[in-house]
Amino acid sequence: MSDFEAISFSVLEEGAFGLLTLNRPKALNAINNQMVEEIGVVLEQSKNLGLRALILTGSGDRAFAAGADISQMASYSAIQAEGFASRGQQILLQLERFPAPTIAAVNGFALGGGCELAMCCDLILASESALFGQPEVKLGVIPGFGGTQRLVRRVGRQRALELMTTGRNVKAAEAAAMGLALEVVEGDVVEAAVGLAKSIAKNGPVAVRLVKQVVHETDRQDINTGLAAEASLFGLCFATEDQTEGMSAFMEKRRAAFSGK
Ligand code: CO8
Repeated sequence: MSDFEAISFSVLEEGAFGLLTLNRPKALNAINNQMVEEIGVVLEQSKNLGLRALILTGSGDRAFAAGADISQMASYSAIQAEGFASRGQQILLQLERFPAPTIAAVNGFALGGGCELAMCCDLILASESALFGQPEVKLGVIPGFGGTQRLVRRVGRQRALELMTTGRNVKAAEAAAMGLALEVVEGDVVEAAVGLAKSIAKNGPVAVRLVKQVVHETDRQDINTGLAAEASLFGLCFATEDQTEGMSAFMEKRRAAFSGK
């Protein structure tokens, strides 16, 4: 894996999980061009490593990410800003479609682009100090890394509009209550993310990948389209060694040893 300036990336538990850390703690991990590109490199280089989960967090104890880098954006022209938003959206879509579950371990501020980055993850764990928000209107701009789309999908149109028009930040407990975060974690949020990743990794790797795929591809489509996709991928599971092993293990009253094939 390449050397990075704005992030770090490591592989945990003998290759099972990736840990991507946003690494600009002095700027509360604000997301600049460099960071966006480096996240893209990690996603590209790790998508075929067979990771069972990818965890994202922020370095230091204050922030996941306090937004896009305002000092970099301040002098952008309209064309440059559109380009930055589009490029960020493209990389974040890659993250959303990563072929294994992704977990944001939010350890402080997740504001603006930081909240948008967390929302591209399948599961968001919030430390007790986590603070979420889309405060862009306070800067005279709107979210640009997918917040207008993903916040609505996470918390509903009314709550999303309240948050995006007032710029109000929400603490961890409220974020969990509204479905923005999965839950609030006491203690180390990265440890909790690894625990969650381990409980996912006990299961059939192909099945976990396919269940993510079908939910992402069809949750905005009509039920008939979604059910057809589900039936098709359910059928595909029966062409895998994981299905044979999982069902044999159940009948033989032993733990399954999945091969991911
Ligand atoms: N960008 C750049 N630097 C930042 C950012 C940021 N978003 N947030 C914090 N920093 C820097 C500060 O400038 C400061 O640097 P320095 O020490 O050199 O002065 C350092 O981090 C520490 O910050 P503070 O001193 O401000 O720490 P406080 O504890 O007083 O406050 C806050 C913490 C409340 C998080 C405060 O820093 C803050 O309000 N930050 C900005 C939050 C924000 O508005 N985020 C949204 C940004 S806009 C956005 O994300 C749009 C995404 C769409 C992208 C597409 C665009 C084209």
